[in-house]
This record gives sequence, structure tokens and C-alpha cells, in this order.
Amino acid sequence: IFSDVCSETGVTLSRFMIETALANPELSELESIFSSIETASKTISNLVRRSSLTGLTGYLDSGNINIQGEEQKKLDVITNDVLKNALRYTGRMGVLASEEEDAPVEVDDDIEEKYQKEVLVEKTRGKYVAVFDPLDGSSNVDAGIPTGTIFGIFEDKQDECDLTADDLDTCLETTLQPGNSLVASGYVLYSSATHLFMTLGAGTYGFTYDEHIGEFVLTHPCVEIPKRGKIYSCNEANRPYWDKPLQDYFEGLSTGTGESKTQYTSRYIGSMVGDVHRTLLYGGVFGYPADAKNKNGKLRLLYEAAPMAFLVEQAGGAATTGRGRIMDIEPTNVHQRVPCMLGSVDDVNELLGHYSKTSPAE
Ligand code: P6P
Repeated sequence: IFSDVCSETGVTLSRFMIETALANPELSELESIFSSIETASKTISNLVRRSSLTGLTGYLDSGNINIQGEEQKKLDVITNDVLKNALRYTGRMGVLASEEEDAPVEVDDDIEEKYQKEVLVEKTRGKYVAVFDPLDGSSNVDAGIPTGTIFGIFEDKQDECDLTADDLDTCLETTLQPGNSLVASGYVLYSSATHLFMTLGAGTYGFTYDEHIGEFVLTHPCVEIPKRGKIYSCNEANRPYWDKPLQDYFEGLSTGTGESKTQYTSRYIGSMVGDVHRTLLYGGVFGYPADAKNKNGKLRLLYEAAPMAFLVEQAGGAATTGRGRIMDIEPTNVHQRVPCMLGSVDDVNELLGHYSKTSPAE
């Protein structure tokens, strides 16, 4: 899928996408989508870094609660608008679904209101659908703990936007696609550096933002997650509520009695993008499994677990609910949650070994 230039470190993301489009004309529209995500990421990185200086910390004065039942932070709303607007004006998007939006947004709706007279009678939607969490881990942002943006790109399942049909249904239908249908996915980590890791389905590639030149530069070509790690990453406060296979699995890791006979260490920052990034580079396992309080765990399938599962699998890792592959799950709701354990293939297989000893009903 890529020309050989794409494996040279130092290549910028825009050059990477130009070369990819030249080598794969059918992906040419992704070039402008990634350009818009790149621009939005630079804006969000700046907003996050300067939030304590610009009064953008804390919650909305309105006390607004989003569809997740979480009080919205100022940066949740601002970053959602930044990413939504960046994507919408590529002219490549049909529908956007966001953690911060109750329902999927038909891209043309707002444009139509704004440019009523200029909108052609026959609207044709863009070719793609974007799902995203604009600022995952935002509860950490006031404390300076890493946060991130997670995104996934699907092909729009409708070519034409039927002006008469109830667009919300067509939006939902084209948004509710399984991870296997992802054309691209990625995350942007706002931390000691700003990293953009992405996949187009032919390997996972990592770029680092260089403020001196204002570009994301390829620093991690062809990411390969170690086959096994020595780190586990989960919220252990939920341990009493895990099912037995999971308790046995983590008991083995923390006491050194697991398959590798190695005592693992625990690293968890409560921000999925940072925890997944470390897992990708160092190996081991990250997860938010189901527990007695959260039957489906906490992470959302569409714009958190599936896009991350795509990246991890493309880096040679694995991503499971404990009962099945995350990429196989057909979503039934935009904001549905799913148990999610992902990381090094040998670590994930060891976890699955514990579940295979029990019947699915348990
Ligand atoms: P807990 C952030 O709110 C998030 O969605 C993920 O980024 C993170 O992995 C998880 O929730 C943390 O949840 O319950 O451990 O604080």
C-alpha cells in the first residue's frame, strides 16, 4: 500500500499521505481528511498545553451533562467543535459521530443553513464517516496528565443523501460499522510530546509533532508491539468486581505465577490514549474489562475500543472483550460500551486462556 519513502523517518505526515495517495489512488480523499485531523490536532495540542493560562480548565459554567452522563469540561466542547469543523470542511465527510454528540451529525445540515442559497439541490455526502473522541481522558487535563484524541474513518454506506428520508436513520446506519470496516484509525497523544499514531490497514505508523517546523514527522515507522511485555495497565480498584478468570489472570501477573513466570509491574494513568501508547511501545496489556458494576466495561466501542484495536492489531498485537475479537463486534448503538483488553499478543492470549476454561455463560 505504501511506497518505500514511507518507511524513512523524517518524512512528514503530509508527504506520507501524498505518497500513499499516489501509490493508492482509491485512498486519495484520505489525504485531505488526515490534513484536517493534523490541523485540528495542532490546535487542540495548543489549547490543552495553555489551558491553565487561558482559563480553559474546569467545567462549563452551564454544568452541561453529555450523553455519557458526564459533566462537560470547557475543553470537551471546544475540542469537539475544532475537530468537527476541521473534518466537515474537507468536503469528504458524510457523517460525524462524537463522544460529545448525542447522535451522529449529518455534515451538510449545518453547512446548508449557513450557505442555503449556494447548496446544490442534489446534495451528495462525502465518501467517508468519522467517529471520534475529541479529548479522551479530559478529566485529567487540569492536572496536566496526558490526554488524547481518538478517531476512526469508515466509508459512508450511502452514496447519495436522500433529502426526504429521515437523515438520522441513514446517519445511524452508516455510523454503526464494525472495526473490521475501518478504513483508517488513529490517536493523537498530548503529553511530553504530541504524537499522532495511525493506520490505513497496512501497518501502524507514528509521527511526532516538531514545533520548529510545524509538521508531524515520521518517528515510528512500522510500529511492532513486543510479543509479550511486563506491564499491566487497568484500574485495580475494580478488582473485587471482576469475574474469576480475570482475577486469576491478574493474580498470575502480579505474583509472577503466570505463563511467563515474571512478576509484572502496574502502570495506569486513567487516560486511554496514554495507556495504549505506552502499551504499543513497551508491550504488555491494557484494559477496561467488564465488572459487576459495569457489565460492558467503560470504554466505548465505536470511537475508543475499535479504532485502538485496529492500531494494535496492525502493530502485531491483539484486542479482545475476553470472549471475542473487538474488531468483529457489530455496533447497535453509537455510544455502546464494550469490555476491552488489548496489547501484546502473548499477553492477550494468556488472558483468553483463562476465559476458555469457562463456559460463555459464566
Ligand atoms: P477510570 C477516560 O474517561 C476514559 O474513558 C479512558 O480514557 C480511560 O482509560 C478510562 O476512562 C479511565 O476510567 O474508571 O479508571 O477512571
